[in-house]
Amino acid sequence: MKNLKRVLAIVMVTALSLSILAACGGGGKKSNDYALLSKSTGNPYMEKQAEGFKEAVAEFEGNAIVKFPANPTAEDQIAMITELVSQGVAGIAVAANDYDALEPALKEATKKGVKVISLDSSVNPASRLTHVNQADPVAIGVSLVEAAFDLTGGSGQFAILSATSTASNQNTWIENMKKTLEDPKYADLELVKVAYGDDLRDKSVSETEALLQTYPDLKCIVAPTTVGIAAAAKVITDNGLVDTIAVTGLGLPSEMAEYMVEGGACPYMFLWNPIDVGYLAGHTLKAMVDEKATGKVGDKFEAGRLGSMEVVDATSGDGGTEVLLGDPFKFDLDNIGEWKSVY
Ligand code: RAM
Repeated sequence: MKNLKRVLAIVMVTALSLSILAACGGGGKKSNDYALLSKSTGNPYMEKQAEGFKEAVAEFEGNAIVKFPANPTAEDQIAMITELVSQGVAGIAVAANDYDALEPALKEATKKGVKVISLDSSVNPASRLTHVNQADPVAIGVSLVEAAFDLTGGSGQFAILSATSTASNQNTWIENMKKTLEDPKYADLELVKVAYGDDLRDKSVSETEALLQTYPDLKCIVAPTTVGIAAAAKVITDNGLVDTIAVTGLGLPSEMAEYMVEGGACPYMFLWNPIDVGYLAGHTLKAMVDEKATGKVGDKFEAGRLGSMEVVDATSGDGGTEVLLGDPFKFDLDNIGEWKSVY
């Protein structure tokens, strides 16, 4: 009887230890799963980013897990973060729908040993090791205001059509646009409204239509989102307004080529390579998981075909760090043909 009790106790302790080990990610073995959490589904930009992420993860022979929430909300992302953590992934790269709201979920992930970075749209410094930033936010703000200035002939009304009101990348760019507008050079340029299409095609279309109704003198729409700019260009084209209202912003060449033609709605726009943003995030996450980098300023690591990268102070000035990809690139009638089949 005594022996039986002892055997039972041993069996129970072993079972308990095995389940703890399993919860820690596959019997104590280090996980090889690298997760990318996008802003939302149905956005071709996010798909291109995922393509680059998968390319990087394949290079170091990891397993890429790519998630697209149904809605561009913090709630949807929190549910997916919790799921990924219970799956025991090694790292999560998140394009955040909210700067602060993901903090408790990401801190919990970090506590469980998951390495967390953001890309494209950052989370706050307390929630991330570092951020993979596509381009200098000041350069983006200046380029977009300069474009509005040029396309309006230097004076008149323009509006911004953004993504969600909580997206930290768009909010940082808009803040930089507003700072740029303080320059007396732009005194005759009037920003009448910042509208939010939530990176949803239909909402971006209806927000554009509302802008046309409310501001009949509008001369330009600046959309710092690939979903917004395509929707605005479509509305302006369909309503026969290409001669009165110009569209510019940040767009995917593949979606915008049809509007970037002689006499089209969008004379030029800006972007970077979204495939490279995802690719860089894959290699950055790997460097964190392998503890070759911790996310501190001055950390250097290899990022495959992008070569050696360095962690620097965040250009947003939020007190955290980032890995910066490059400058925004201008797309116009001369080069759109080359790029429309790439992304
Ligand atoms: C949309 C998304 C993304 C942003 C691009 C420019 O696809 O909002 O986060 O980086 O536009």
